[in-house]
Amino acid sequence: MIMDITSLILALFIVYCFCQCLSSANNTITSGQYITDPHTLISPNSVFKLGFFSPQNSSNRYLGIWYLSDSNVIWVANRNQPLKTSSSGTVQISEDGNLVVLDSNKRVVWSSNVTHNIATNSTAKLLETGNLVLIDDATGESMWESFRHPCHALVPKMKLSITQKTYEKVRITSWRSPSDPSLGYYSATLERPNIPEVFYWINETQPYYRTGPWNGQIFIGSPQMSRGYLYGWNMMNDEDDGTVYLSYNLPSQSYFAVMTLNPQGHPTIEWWRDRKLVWREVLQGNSCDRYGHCGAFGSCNWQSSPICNCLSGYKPKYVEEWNRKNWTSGCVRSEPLQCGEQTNGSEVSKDGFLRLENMKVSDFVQRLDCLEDECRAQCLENCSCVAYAYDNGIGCMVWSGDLIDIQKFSSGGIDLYIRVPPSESELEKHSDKRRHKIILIPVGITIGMVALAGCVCLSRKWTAKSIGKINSQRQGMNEDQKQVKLNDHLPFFSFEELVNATNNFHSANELGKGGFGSVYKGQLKDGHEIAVKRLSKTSGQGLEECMNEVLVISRLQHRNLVRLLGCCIEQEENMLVYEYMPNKSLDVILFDPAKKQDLDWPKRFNIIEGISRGLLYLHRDSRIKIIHRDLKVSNILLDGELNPKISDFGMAKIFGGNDMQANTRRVVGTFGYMPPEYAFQGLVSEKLDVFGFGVLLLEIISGRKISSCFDHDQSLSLLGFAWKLWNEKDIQSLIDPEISNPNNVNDIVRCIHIGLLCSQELAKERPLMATVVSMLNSEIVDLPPPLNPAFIKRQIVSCADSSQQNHITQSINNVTVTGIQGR
Ligand SMILES: *[C@@H]1O[C@H](CO)[C@@H](O)[C@H](O)[C@H]1NC(C)=O
Ligand SMILES: *[C@@H]1O[C@H](CO)[C@@H](O)[C@H](O)[C@H]1NC(C)=O
Ligand SMILES: *[C@@H]1O[C@H](CO)[C@@H](O)[C@H](O)[C@H]1NC(C)=O
Ligand SMILES: *[C@@H]1O[C@H](CO)[C@@H](O)[C@H](O)[C@H]1NC(C)=O
Ligand SMILES: *[C@@H]1O[C@H](CO)[C@@H](O)[C@H](O)[C@H]1NC(C)=O
Ligand SMILES: *[C@@H]1O[C@H](CO)[C@@H](O)[C@H](O)[C@H]1NC(C)=O
Ligand SMILES: *[C@@H]1O[C@H](CO)[C@@H](O)[C@H](O)[C@H]1NC(C)=O
Ligand SMILES: *[C@@H]1O[C@H](CO)[C@@H](O)[C@H](O)[C@H]1NC(C)=O
Ligand SMILES: *[C@@H]1O[C@H](CO)[C@@H](O)[C@H](O)[C@H]1NC(C)=O
Ligand SMILES: *[C@@H]1O[C@H](CO)[C@@H](O)[C@H](O)[C@H]1NC(C)=O
Ligand SMILES: CC(=O)N[C@H]1CO[C@H](CO)[C@@H](O)[C@@H]1O
Repeated sequence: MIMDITSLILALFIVYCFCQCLSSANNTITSGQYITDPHTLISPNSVFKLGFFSPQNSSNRYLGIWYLSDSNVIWVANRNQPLKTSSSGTVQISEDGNLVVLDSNKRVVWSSNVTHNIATNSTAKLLETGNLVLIDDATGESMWESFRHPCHALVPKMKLSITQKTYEKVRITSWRSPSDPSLGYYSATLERPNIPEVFYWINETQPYYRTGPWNGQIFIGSPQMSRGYLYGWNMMNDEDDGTVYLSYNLPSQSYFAVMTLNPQGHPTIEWWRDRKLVWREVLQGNSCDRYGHCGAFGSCNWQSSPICNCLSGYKPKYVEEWNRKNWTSGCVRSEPLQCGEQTNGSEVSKDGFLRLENMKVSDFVQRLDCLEDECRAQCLENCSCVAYAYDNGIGCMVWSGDLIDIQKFSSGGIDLYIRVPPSESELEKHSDKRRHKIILIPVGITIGMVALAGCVCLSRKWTAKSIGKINSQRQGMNEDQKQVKLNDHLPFFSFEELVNATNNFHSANELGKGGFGSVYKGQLKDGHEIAVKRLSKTSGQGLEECMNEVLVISRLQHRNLVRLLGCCIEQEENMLVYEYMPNKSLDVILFDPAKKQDLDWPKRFNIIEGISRGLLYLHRDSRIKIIHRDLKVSNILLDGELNPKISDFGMAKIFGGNDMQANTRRVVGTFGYMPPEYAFQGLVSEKLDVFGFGVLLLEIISGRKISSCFDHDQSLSLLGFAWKLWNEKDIQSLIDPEISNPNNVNDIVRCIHIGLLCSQELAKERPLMATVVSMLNSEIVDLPPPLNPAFIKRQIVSCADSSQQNHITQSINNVTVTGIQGR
């Protein structure tokens, strides 16, 4: 018996060992071994798999490597030789030591195709990076790597490269379609090895986009690819054979990122954190981004109309064609340059240069080895030099021949100096005027979709949906909607930068605390004051909130919305960086008996009006409607002039096209500011914000918190109290004594009337924000009588006049209400 147990344990132990050996060896194939569909190799960190997959809507089988699931394929072996039937493919090491894919008839459909230095025995290994390497058993050297033969995707540590002498390049090529991985029409390579930049090609021959030269930190022709996009990009130079490599690294192990070229030729970036997709971005250029859109010596400005203009000193080559907006022939010099002319002894003025700001510089740059001051002189001296520019990271750049693919940005880019004859260069002295003129060119009919389709996503499902929507919305943007243009790419701040700026999140810098973390004041190295919202690590909603906020607010620009400057996602930290508001939030002043005197009636009215305009801006756009969902006094920030700015878009919800109302299961918001249809049924519409605005308005006028107690039995809410006074024709007593005087009492009462209309119980009775703004402006004179407001009775049991915050979680009909009580 004892014997039996021992042998059983022994047997188990052996089996266990055997399994261990097997599983640890499961990322390799050695000579004589093979894997068949549907078996896979798994990388040691178990995030990458090598195996057979079928793309969406296709029954073909391909050998590929994917991250987490085969919807994230990063590499395909037999992309042009699909296996037609399922479960027939085999991967093995062939007799000549190559890694091969065989079909069911044992025919080779794909091979790693190493022909020289081939070993008889070799091993294929799937590494932690997702790289599949073929190793010579005898020498241990790698003979072939999938990272050197990319498909459509660039992943960390994979390299784009170009060799100076041979012009040998590593190319990534898009799939033909989402269901066909075969070689597509679009590709990307590293070009111009002297000052490398990335080119995107149609059919490998026709460039359609270039990033502009790399200056050691960024590609200077891609302002939208600012720090966020370039996070971790790296250019390396192998001095021996003059090969330049571009690759990127991740901030930490918990991240993964893939850049793919989609079948339409748009680069797409996906970011994962802790194996969850957190960010997806499809970069789509405007027509100015198209290589050489304005022809030779033409300059493209997306914000001017027409978008193409000849550089100063040049005129359209064919005027008629140019006027028909056919820019292909470009421009020619209109006045000859002085350069090369014989001087007749007498003094002649020399050519000069005209400075153009924020430019994407021309293609075909040459580098001169000289300092900034000499750069201009060197160019002036050589008659074939038509322009120069200087960048600290690159040095002196000069151009001869045609200037092509020049673009003017609204920000970013560098100064470009173009050579002009003496008569023109006179103008240089007045170039300030000229520059203003350039800026004042009327804004074109469409701003439309700008260079960047920044999109932040929380889950794949959500991603696909919202990207689809936002993209389709962009195509048809018109003049009215130009305010809703995207910001240039939102920058990332490094953790260290924010630590420095906030004095290591010193408590003296803390501006406030919310349910999702704390807000700190900070100062950047350049002196800019910022507010940093550091989402607490414990709050599970941190990242989601953060991404939502980035998604919503980075698209918005309005004087009554707080501006987001950037974010930081690093070292388990999620932080958002805003412009700093010197007067903090409205509640700090409004509910402080000493400070509230600063808020006289005109100031309060200005605040009310500002909030209404900010909300109207959020609601007005018929295609992307944004519902804030968490309006409250502490979310209204005040600038130095006490102008209000709506902040905290963590809970905001975006609506597309026709859905004016939606149901949400997760009801988030703040008690007292939530209308009944939302609190109880989860119904979200713009009337939700109208209700919140009504409550805010009454708080601002009464100087009392929604959570205060208003009568002796403490049963009435602020709304109930106002309603009672309204019916008793005693509404004046609601007015904060600080602002009440006989001259303005009528205006104030009118405002209260509007507040009551906004907070009516029935959503359909509440006015739209557009109407509210008209009412406040007195464009609408006669106000309808209000019906009863919601929540006449107090919802919160204790009278909270303390400045503490209470987190409230309640379940109402399966809906969880999480909120933070107003301060
Ligand atoms: C390892 O591979 C073998 C076949 O080669 C397979 O039977 C086994 O399930 C794999 N083990 C793991 C842990 O995937
Ligand atoms: C292997 O190389 C040969 C010759 O260099 C080429 O004709 C063939 O297409 C290559 N096969 C694959 C699968 O790359
Ligand atoms: C290759 O591997 C086989 C079996 O593993 C072995 O018998 C043979 O000797 C090896 N050949 C060389 C050249 O190492
Ligand atoms: C797959 O087919 C379905 C139905 O025809 C279609 O809606 C979907 O867009 C297709 N997906 C791809 C990637 O082609
Ligand atoms: C690329 O070339 C193919 C074949 O010559 C052609 O059918 C296709 O339209 C071209 N693609 C583009 C985007 O021009
Ligand atoms: C634009 O002009 C070029 C050269 O004159 C011509 O080849 C091309 O067809 C024209 N394009 C259009 C759209 O008219
Ligand atoms: C220079 O002098 C020559 C003859 O002496 C004359 O033909 C030419 O026009 C002059 N050029 C200028 C720029 O004055
Ligand atoms: C002038 O510039 C051209 C083109 O950059 C160059 O080939 C030539 O050598 C230069 N000439 C002198 C004298 O520097
Ligand atoms: C932070 O401050 C330290 C010391 O002042 C400095 O060395 C470092 O470069 C700063 N880092 C950033 C990102 O500003
Ligand atoms: C609550 O949820 C359960 C299960 O999801 C469902 O059966 C029930 O009808 C729901 N109750 C209400 C009041 O919606
Ligand atoms: C009421 C209040 O705090 N007002 C301040 C707003 O900010 C300006 C500029 O920082 C100050 O001068 C005001 O005192």
